[in-house]
Amino acid sequence: MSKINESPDTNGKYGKIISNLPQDDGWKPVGTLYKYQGFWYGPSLLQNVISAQESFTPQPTDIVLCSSPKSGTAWLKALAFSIVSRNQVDDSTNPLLKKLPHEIVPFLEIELAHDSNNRNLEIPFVATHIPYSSLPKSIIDSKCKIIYICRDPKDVLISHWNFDQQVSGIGSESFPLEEALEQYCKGIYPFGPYWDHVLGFWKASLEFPEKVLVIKYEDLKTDGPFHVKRMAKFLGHPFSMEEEQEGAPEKVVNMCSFENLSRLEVNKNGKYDLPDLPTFVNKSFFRKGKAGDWKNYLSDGKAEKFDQIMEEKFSGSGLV
Ligand code: PAP
Repeated sequence: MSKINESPDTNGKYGKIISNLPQDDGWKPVGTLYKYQGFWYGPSLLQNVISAQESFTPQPTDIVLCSSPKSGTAWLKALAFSIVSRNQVDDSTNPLLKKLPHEIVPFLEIELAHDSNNRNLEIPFVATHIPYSSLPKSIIDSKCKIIYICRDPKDVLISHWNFDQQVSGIGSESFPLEEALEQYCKGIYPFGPYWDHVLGFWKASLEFPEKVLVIKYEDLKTDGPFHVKRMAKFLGHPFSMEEEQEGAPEKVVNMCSFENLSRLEVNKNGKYDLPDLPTFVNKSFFRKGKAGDWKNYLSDGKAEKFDQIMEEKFSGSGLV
């Protein structure tokens, strides 16, 4: 999620730092973006990121759910929450039935930016779009587990472009897909560049496999139960043989599926209010939920060019 239509307010606590950073106005729905520690942010979100870096302290048992925007954050929140709380809630009492996943798991750079405890401390999850290299040191130095979700960058672009248009009211006439694509290829949009975002977590997962797990959106689509079991094991909450025989992993997958969550009243008609942000309608977080929707937007030629750029950026990393 990113802030929309921000005016460059550089008078805040970190105004001086921010006003000296490289700037770009090309991601029109947000306005001016600033490059900080290699990644791009709108100014007030950036103030929150710096504040979180300075002051955030996790609970020792926290699990940190990370992603680049529009990569499947809400889905990851729903899955991880359902895995860990499966013995406390059932199919009729799961809070996901009444709340947007974003309301259950707060964002580090939004709700928790200035107060680490501005949350229900019984829920051991924190989410963030902050890249690995800019995460608060308190998280890196902790024993907190990190799960990162990534997605085909073409689908991320399409999801991001649609979401920002809808929330900002800046339509495709003012911000055509070609412009968004160009910005994506340059890496200049909120929390971009995508490749550096993914590579940061990917490399960390290779170096610290017991701390960082990378999950792909497309893998969850093709074999949800397998990857739910992987996540459960990684988080120290493995499914028992008995649970597997009873289909508990499949139950988690079904509860968190796009089809199930998007048909719930809260996600069809609810609203999500946050300090300093426009009110979001919950359904904007559930657009299509498909792998490969980019095919409805990008010509083969454009997709190929985009793929080439991504392949170059990811080459040698082992990540396909
Ligand atoms: P955020 O960065 O604003 O938090 P995030 O949840 O990461 O957004 O991504 C939203 C995308 O995930 C949307 O993709 P789309 O635009 O291509 O449709 C949304 O539909 C999709 N999504 C949300 N929930 C699910 C789910 N349960 N299963 C699969 N995809 C989902």
